[in-house]
Formats: sequence, structure tokens, C-alpha cells
Amino acid sequence: TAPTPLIAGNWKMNGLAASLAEARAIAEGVGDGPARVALCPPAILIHRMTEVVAGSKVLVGGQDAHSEDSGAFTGDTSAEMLADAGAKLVILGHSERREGYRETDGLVARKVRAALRAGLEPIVCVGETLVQRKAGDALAVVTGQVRGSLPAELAGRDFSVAYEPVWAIGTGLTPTTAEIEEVHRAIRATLVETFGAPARRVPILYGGSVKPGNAAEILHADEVGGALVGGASLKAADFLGIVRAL
Ligand code: G2H
Repeated sequence: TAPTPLIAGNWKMNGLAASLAEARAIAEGVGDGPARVALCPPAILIHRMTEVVAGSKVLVGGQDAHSEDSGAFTGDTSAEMLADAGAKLVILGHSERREGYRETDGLVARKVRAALRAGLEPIVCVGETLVQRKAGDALAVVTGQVRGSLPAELAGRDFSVAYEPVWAIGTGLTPTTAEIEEVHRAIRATLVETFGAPARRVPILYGGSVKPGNAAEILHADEVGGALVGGASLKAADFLGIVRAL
């Protein structure tokens, strides 16, 4: 009953149309490994990316979605629009959204509900800051985010949780394997407490400076069910190196 691993690339605000060539190379190179593989480009590239990866096992996802289905929200994108463009998944509650747009656990939970209404599979991100880790609060912060960001409606639905320590994102720093396992076990316990035994099948991804060189150790750590990859997902060779590390 181990979860099917998920390796998702988060392109963030990168990906000029030329980078779709990298998506094409990923689609061609990803082969038939054990993981589900997803690429999450900026919303405006989702439709084109679905055409580029058509026929491969690569799924396409969004990086955020609004908590409401429609309305007067200038500049925003609804989950249903992402789904209409061809997205199957959506990253929600990334720390760059929590920090830059003051997204709270409550707002993330509403976004998760909106994603489920649209038929999207949420990847819900959690993670502590360096100050919180140094204060010994990492487990309390992360399990609190899991409780607050995952609504009851997730019961029986496909979703994943991504543990991304804020201090490891884009910095080249990664936690030790023991630190990752400690947090992932705490997330698993919280998921099972909340959703019961079926939550043992929810993949818990690690994110934060995953590269081909550290992927094998991270991906084989206890309770790690895949990776959310930022910088290293922009180059096909790097991303494929991570996918093949599984
Ligand atoms: C964490 C991660 C992907 P990076 O944000 O979500 O980015 O791999 O660049 O640290």
C-alpha cells in the first residue's frame, strides 16, 4: 500500500515559450519509470504544455488557483480555468505564496476545496522557516499547517503534501535525511490521525534544492513519496536525472 510516487516540476515564474523545448525533451525522456511525473508551468503556458507533452506520461499542473470559482477577482485564475486548459494537478500553499501573498492555512484550505470542485488533484505545500527550525518548532509548525490547510473534503480524494523547508528553497541547502524523515513521519501521523488509514497512500513529497546529485538519497528516505522540484525542473537533463533516481 505504499503511495505511488509523484515527481512534480515547479517552473515558478520561468518558462518562456522556448523552454517548452525542455518540456518536450522531458516528455520524450521520462519513459516508463515507477513515478507519476508532472510539470507545473505558469498558467498561461499550461495549454501549450499539454500539447507538447501529449502522448507521454507527463501530467500538467498549475502553481496556484483562486479560492472562488469565478467573480470580480482581477488578475486571478480559477481552478476550473486551469482544468479547462488541461491541468490535472495544482500546487497550493507554496511558501512563496504564503509569504508573498499572505496566504494563511485557512485560505489554502479554501483553495484546496476550489481545486477539488474543479476536479484537480492538489499538491499542498507546508514547511517551516529557519527561525522556526532554530527555535525547535519545525514539527509543530508543519503539523499545524497540515491540520489547517487540508480540509475534510480531501477524504477519499487524490492529493499529496509537499514538505518544503523554507530555508532550503532555492538556496542549495538541504536538510539531512534524518531531518527529512522526522518531518515526513510527523506529517504521515497527522494525515492518518485526520483521514484514517487511507492516508497511508497519500504521497508526501520533499521539496527544496532537489538536484540529480541528492535525489536518490532523498527519494529513498523513509516516508518520502516523491519530490517537488523547482530550479532543477527547468532543464530536461536535470529533471530526468531526478526522475531516474527513483
Ligand atoms: C521549492 C522548490 C520547488 P527549488 O520551492 O517548489 O524549489 O527546487 O528551486 O528549491
